[in-house]
Amino acid sequence: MTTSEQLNSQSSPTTSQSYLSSLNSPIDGLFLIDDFISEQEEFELINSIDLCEWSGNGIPPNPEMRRRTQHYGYEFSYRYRKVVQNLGVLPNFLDFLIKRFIEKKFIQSTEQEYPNMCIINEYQAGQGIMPHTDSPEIFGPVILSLSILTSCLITFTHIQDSSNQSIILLKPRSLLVMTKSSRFDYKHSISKDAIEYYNGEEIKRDRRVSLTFRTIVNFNENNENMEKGGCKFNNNSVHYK
Ligand SMILES: O=C(O)CCC(=O)C(=O)O
Repeated sequence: MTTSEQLNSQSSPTTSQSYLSSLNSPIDGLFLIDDFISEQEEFELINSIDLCEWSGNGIPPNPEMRRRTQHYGYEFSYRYRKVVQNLGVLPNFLDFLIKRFIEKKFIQSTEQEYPNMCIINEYQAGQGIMPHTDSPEIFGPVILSLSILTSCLITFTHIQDSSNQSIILLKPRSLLVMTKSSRFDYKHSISKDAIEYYNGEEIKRDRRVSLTFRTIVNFNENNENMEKGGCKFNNNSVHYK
C-alpha cells in the first residue's frame, strides 16, 4: 500500500480527536483527508481567490518571488524571512474552512491552534517549493494545507536521516494536516517537475493552488528577534521557503 493509500484507508471522521489519532499514518502526526471540500466549494474558493490581488512576479509585497502568493492574517517576507506585518482578520471566504477544521476537531479553538494566518500559493507547471520545516519559533504545532485544482506529490524527508522519506499524493480538494513529528522532524517539499509519477501513473502538473493555515504564536511588530524566524533548510540555516 502506498503512503497516501495508507493515509486514506480509514473511514471518515466521526469524533475527530479519535479520528486523527486512529489513522494509520506512515509519519507520526501526518494526516491526509481526501475530498475535504466539494467541487462546488473548490469552484467558489478559486473564484474568490482570483478576485484578490496576487503578489510575486514583480508585484509587491514579495515581488522577487516567481511563485505567486496571497498572504492573509500576517504578511511573511520571503526576502527577510520573517513575519513583517499583522494584516488583521482572515477574509470571509476562508471562514467555512476554519469552521470545518474545528468541527472535525483537526484543530482546537485555542490560541496555539486557531489559525490566524493563511498563505495561498499558486504553482504553475515547473514551480515547486524547497524542502523546509516551518519555524517552531513562529508557527504553532498544527499546519493545515488544502490543495485545489490539480494534483502534485509532496515529499517528507526526515531532518536527521535523508533516507527516511515518504511521498504523498495531494489530490485536489484534499487536506493535509501536519502535527507532531511530521511537522517538527521532517522537511516537506514539492518538486518543479512538470511531470511526476506515482504508482506508475503519470501526473501532469498544471496550475495548483494551496491554502496553508498556520497559527502565529510569536509576533511582535517591534521585535528584532523575528529575524530568527522562518523555516529550517537542510544545512540547518534558517530560511523560509
Ligand atoms: O503547497 C503546499 O501544499 C505546501 C505549502 C507550504 O509548504 C508552505 O507554504 O510552506
